[in-house]
Amino acid sequence: MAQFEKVSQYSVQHPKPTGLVLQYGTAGFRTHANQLDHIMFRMGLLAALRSKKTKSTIGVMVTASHNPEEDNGVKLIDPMGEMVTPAWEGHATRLANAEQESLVMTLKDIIEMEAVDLSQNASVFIGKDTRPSSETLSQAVLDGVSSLDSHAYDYGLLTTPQLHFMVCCKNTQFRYGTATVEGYYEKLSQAFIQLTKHAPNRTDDQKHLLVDGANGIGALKMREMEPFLQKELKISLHNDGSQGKLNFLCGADYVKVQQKPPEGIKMNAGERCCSFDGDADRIVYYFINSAGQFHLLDGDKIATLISTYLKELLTQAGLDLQVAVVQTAYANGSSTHYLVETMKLTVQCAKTGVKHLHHAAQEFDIGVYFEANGHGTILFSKAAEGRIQQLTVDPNINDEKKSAAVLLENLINLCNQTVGDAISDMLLIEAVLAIRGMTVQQWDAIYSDLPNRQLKVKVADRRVIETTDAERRAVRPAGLQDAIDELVKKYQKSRAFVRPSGTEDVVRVYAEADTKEAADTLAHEVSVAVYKFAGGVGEEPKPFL
Ligand code: G16
Repeated sequence: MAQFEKVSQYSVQHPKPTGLVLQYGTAGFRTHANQLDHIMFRMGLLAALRSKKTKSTIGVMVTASHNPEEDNGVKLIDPMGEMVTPAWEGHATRLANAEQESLVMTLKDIIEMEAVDLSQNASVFIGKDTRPSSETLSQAVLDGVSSLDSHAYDYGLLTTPQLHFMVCCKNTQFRYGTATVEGYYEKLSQAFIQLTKHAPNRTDDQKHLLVDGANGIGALKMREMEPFLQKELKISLHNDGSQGKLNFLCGADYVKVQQKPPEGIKMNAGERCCSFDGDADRIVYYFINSAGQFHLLDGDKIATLISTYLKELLTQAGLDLQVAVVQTAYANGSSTHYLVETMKLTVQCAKTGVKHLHHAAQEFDIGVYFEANGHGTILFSKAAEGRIQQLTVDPNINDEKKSAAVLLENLINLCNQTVGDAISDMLLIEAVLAIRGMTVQQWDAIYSDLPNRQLKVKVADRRVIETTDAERRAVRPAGLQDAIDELVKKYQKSRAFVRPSGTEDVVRVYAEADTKEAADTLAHEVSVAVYKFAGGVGEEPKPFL
């Protein structure tokens, strides 16, 4: 059957609702699962084209990550395991929104524009999270891939970062690792076990960690991985999906935004806890102190812990490699201040979305990137990796330098350098805390967060808000930024910004100030300004209680 006839025939089984328009957002398409069947089919098509174009394996992950269980979504993964390149995000949006009768024409347009050789073989890796809708939606992706006579390998249930890892392994001819879940567990756990050898005599209490699996895929995969860790980490897994609903009153996003512990986990004072999100690409840590107060250690604190340790190891190893930290506008002012003023590290601000942070981090020898919401990883340039490895085999260096180089080498192996990964980050944090003999309280005390608040505002069309300066200022609608500036002036150490979410149909509001009351009031006042200037719908935002 002629190539495009097959596409036409298959596409009839995955019809697009007329008039429905969706955008490839911060991390792919995301909306209610019942609007996504045609999107999945078409992303299968696009992944096959991208694979033919790059002559590499491409990944398609079916997940809506931190969104509620009723939603779903899809992310495309490029050859080195990174998010798909922006030009192809544009193709994705065009293909997704082509009405049924113009689908083949749009496909042909993309083929021509990108000079895709259709005779080239294509290979697509597919993964999915535990949402009930993921089963049929990933089948739609498979249909898309096979309607272009391309090869698909369906991994079934995976965390998002595991799929990124598989794609990278495959396209590096397995130099990055073995493209199987066992390969992933083995690579990470071996590095972790090597690192913990530098922290002997840890007690069972020190090895103990409470994990909130957000009732999602991360819980399932953590259970599979546990035997590989050879009791060097003792995990109590909660919200493992056996009872609760995905991301409901639990998970990293809930804990970060609500600034409170998840349901379904009983914490004793001082115990170290962490939460994954729905597809295990984010992590936040927390504990309650003896007075019952909740302490959150978010992406900013994770970046601080890791970058500080890396800097220390580089000094010990005598390596003059530059460590930089990439954050977003959501980074707490105290973290940026500490990293710049005390640690004397280079800090950059990127737009929200790991794809932006990832690219910024690639510019440095060692780029530590973390969003405050707990999404991040460390990137080592090839040159940096080379110099570290060289040092581990250099016969002319002293023991202190050698030991630092070996630690750095193991840290490289423990990081998932393709994307933020809750499991890899958790092991990294546990290793650093163990080696430094640091408690979670000591880690928390490195600096104190400025009180902050995040809110969401519903508006008729969130695209009316346009931002600049890494999303720290709104250039549209007229008058909104002036209103925010006036409100911010009323408080001490204050800052606020607004931006349209790329994963939910809301405008996000962030505010920080010197006191909790001031941060909460400022966030509420800015929400009201958004409601007024940007076409708020429903009731006007109420003061935060
Ligand atoms: C995704 C992105 C993150 C981003 C988050 C929120 O996370 O990967 O980089 O911070 O969405 O984005 P927004 O504020 O635009 O809604 P996840 O974990 O949901 O995939």
